[in-house]
Amino acid sequence: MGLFGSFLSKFSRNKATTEDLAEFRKVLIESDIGPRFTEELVGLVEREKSEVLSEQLTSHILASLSDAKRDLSKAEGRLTTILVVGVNGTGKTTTVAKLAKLLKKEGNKVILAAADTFRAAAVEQLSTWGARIEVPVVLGKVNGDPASVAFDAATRAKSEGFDYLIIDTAGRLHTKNNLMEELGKVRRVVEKVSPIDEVLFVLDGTTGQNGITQAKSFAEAVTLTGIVVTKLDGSTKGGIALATERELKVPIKLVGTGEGENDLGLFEPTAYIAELLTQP
Ligand SMILES: Nc1nc2c(ncn2[C@@H]2O[C@H](COP(=O)(O)OP(=O)(O)OP(=O)(O)O)[C@@H](O)[C@H]2O)c(=O)[nH]1
Ligand SMILES: [Mg+2]
Repeated sequence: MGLFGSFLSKFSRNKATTEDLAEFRKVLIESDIGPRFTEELVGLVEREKSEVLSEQLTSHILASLSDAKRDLSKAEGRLTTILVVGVNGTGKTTTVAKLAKLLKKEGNKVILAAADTFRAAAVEQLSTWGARIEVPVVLGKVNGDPASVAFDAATRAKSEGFDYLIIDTAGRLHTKNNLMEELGKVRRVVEKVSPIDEVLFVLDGTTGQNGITQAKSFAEAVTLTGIVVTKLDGSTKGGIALATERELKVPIKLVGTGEGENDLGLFEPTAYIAELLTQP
């Protein structure tokens, strides 16, 4: 059952009482959808006739989402490069692997770059994934220069005619400034070889409102082209995804729903909202 499900079925039978509305507000706040969005939805429930509530909520949420296109960019006749960024532990490395699997399944030649050289385990984690999904991984030395790994990977990807290069990056360095400078450098160096077509920001769907703050600081360092929301499996939260998209005007493109290699799908707003509104 979706987040609003039990309320919707109650509200569509009777006019919402003050207590119902207070509880609805609480559930919305706890879902991390954000205070402003919460008040809009509560107001709508208060105002609208119960019979049309479901449609009204759907169209209000839809209208507040980005109308930018949600498909991943695909360059014509050259390498497509995807840079994956985000705070540590949000699911970047796992997303890189899942995305590689998805693109490979569609018949593309995919290569990965382990540009998180900050932790030994990170390089190992991506090479294990690469072996599992049978995709080559360009590795760097631990504590080596991430930009140089990315550069090597781009050079190889281009000369060997790969369709996609996906670059995994660190979520943490000594300081936040280091991290942002490093990302900027990775970007500049790769673009000497081939353009970067997508910069995906990985957002943990279970994080609170500071997910937006995180996204904003990454957006200052590199222009984000899409959001991947992870860990939506079994979460009653996930409202942060909608709040972040609304705040940053960057479209959610992919959704992670588990730790397995196939647990990644395209974000479909209508299906996502229908899920939120599912009635018991
Ligand atoms: N349930 C669930 N777990 C996920 C999902 N995506 C990633 N994880 C798990 O989250 C944990 C962190 O994932 P990583 O991919 O290592 O995250 P990261 O952003 O690369 O982390 P750092 O390299 O430390 O910055 C792992 O245990 C993953 O299996 C998801 O969609 N659902
Ligand atoms: Mg990682």
